[in-house]
Amino acid sequence: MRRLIYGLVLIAAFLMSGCGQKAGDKVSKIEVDTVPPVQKHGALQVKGLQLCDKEGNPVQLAGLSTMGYQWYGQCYTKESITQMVKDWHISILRLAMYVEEGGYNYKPEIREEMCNLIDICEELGIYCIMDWHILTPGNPLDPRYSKAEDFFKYMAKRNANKQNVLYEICNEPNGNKVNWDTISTYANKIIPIIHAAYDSVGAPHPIVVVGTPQWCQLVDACIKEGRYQGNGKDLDAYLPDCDNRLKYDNVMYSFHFYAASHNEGSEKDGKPHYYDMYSYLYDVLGRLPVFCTEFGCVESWGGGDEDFDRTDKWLLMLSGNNAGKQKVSFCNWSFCDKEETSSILQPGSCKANEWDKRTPAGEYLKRVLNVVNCGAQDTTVLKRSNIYIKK
Ligand code: IDC
Repeated sequence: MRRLIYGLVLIAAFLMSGCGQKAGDKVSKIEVDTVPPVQKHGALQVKGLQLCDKEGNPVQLAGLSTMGYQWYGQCYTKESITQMVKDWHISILRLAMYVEEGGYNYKPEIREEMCNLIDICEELGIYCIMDWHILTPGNPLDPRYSKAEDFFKYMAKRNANKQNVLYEICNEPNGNKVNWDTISTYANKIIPIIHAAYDSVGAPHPIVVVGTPQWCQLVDACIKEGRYQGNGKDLDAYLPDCDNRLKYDNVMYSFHFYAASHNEGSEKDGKPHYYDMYSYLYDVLGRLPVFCTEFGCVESWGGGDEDFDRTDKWLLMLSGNNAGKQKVSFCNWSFCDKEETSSILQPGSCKANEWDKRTPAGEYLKRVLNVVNCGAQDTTVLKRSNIYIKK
């Protein structure tokens, strides 16, 4: 009888939990963890360089980003997100709400869709990022983004009592004139609006992730004088330090990479032709709290060949192989079935409600999530031979 009860408890644990299941071959298992991430970690906070749980213990969240759900709303249902939690083991889902590109400015109803998705994540016990997905134009202060203040006021008021919501106030600032001054002027307008809503109910300030220049590649622009898009091809060029960090608690700076485009850089005619981004980020992670809200295994336009070895290198760096031994949380682009190599699902999957028809990127990601979030042993991903060694 006792064995029967024990067996039933174990089965229930498997069904309830994100972790505790196999992602595929060559995987040995693992811990059974029945507690959903939000119940486990509670209200998040930043301590020094590190994202932490309510007690101050380091936390690394790992999950997926939606595609623009103004286009692919059919991919994001209670059923699909449940599968991503129970079977793919995500602890966080980024909700990419484009503002231009046919998004919020054209379909204001996608704000309510975001609310619905936030509630689904809450119910499932995972974190979510509310992503104000600016892209073109790249200036967060552009008049086309003037609804930001109202949007965040509404959303912060609505969600101030939830522990699972993070705010990403601008996706990828870009353009030669968009520097840290531009971004911090914007952040200094939006963050107090968010905080006011939390203060009014006595809730701790949520995590706010702030975009950085050049599509979130120049993540240290707040501490390096003259760091802006187009100021040279060499990230090692000397720039004086400064301190223009945002003066609020629980702020993180956003970094994005696409492994087939952003890597050890290249030279042309004996000169740096493109940045060595590994060496750069390795050091930055000793200086600023960073959240990788978006990355791809492919080229920066969302297509091209996958480069899993280089993705390994980046993800190992994010998992602690860096100057600050920082554990950086990350979301993969993208949880979608669009016919492009960055998608984790095969074309047609969403319409057919098939949430496990994996593309090569999907296969890789599912394994990575099982390793990072559940401690699975899987030698096919995050290979130690791909670790970055700083010269
Ligand atoms: C891309 C999508 C692509 C879509 C395009 C719209 O993958 O299908 O047509 O946006 O402009 C980003 C952006 C993200 C991009 C993604 C891939 O945040 O919106 O999505 N990417 O190009 N930054 C770097 C890469």
